[in-house]
Amino acid sequence: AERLAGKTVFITGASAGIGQATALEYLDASNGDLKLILCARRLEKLQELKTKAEKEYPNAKIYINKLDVTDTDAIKPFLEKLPEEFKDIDILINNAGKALGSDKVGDIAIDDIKGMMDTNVVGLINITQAILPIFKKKNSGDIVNLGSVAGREAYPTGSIYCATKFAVRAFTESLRKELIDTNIRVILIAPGIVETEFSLVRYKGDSDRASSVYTGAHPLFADDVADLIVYTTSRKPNTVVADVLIFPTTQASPYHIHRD
Ligand code: 8X3
Repeated sequence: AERLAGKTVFITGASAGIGQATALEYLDASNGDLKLILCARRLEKLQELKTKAEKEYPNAKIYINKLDVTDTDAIKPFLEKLPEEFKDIDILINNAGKALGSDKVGDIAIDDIKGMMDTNVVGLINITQAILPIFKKKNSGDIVNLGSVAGREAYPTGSIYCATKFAVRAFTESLRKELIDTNIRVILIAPGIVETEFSLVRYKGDSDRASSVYTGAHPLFADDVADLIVYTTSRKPNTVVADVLIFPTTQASPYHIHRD
């Protein structure tokens, strides 16, 4: 936790789920002694999070602003608008991502295809490219990309989502190799089943279907993944926890989920 003191952490998709939990986990781990840049599409959710977090950690510095990671033209102005004390980013958490629909190939709506590709792949690449110069300049920094078990083992009705997470994996591995002569650490976190708004988004608001994904399965909670993210970015600087698959103890693959 001492290693986190004074750091500036940038989290995308911070309004809910793993992103939100990660923001809170960083505050908890550092006792508020760091700076957070939180972005998402839903500014009011970020505002609620900031208000709540500042009550608990009055010493924390939290900057929020609306950003859709797919809006390539908005990223540069977003970074330029950062108050001076937030500009020296140390840790990037590429968390924003989603699954849309569960249709089989042949029936997948183009909006769902583009929605997933744009956010999970193009958005993640956009943000990484925008932040990388900051890390290169000081020859340090952590890039944490949220992959998935779906980026290791593709499953039916998830072709596009799985393809985006395979892409995240490939992008992450290329980047780690490109940065081998730097102190920048590139970290892939691949969760299995996590209970968040994820399934509600995937099933487009069908809450019965969404909750059935988690029923009896004892899925991970967002803060379990957040805990791991904070862990990986607070290791000794000569080490990189490069690639982590995290399941609840009830899961062993996309197909092996023990339910009571
Ligand atoms: C994890 C989602 O549905 O592949 O990203 O378990 S799922």
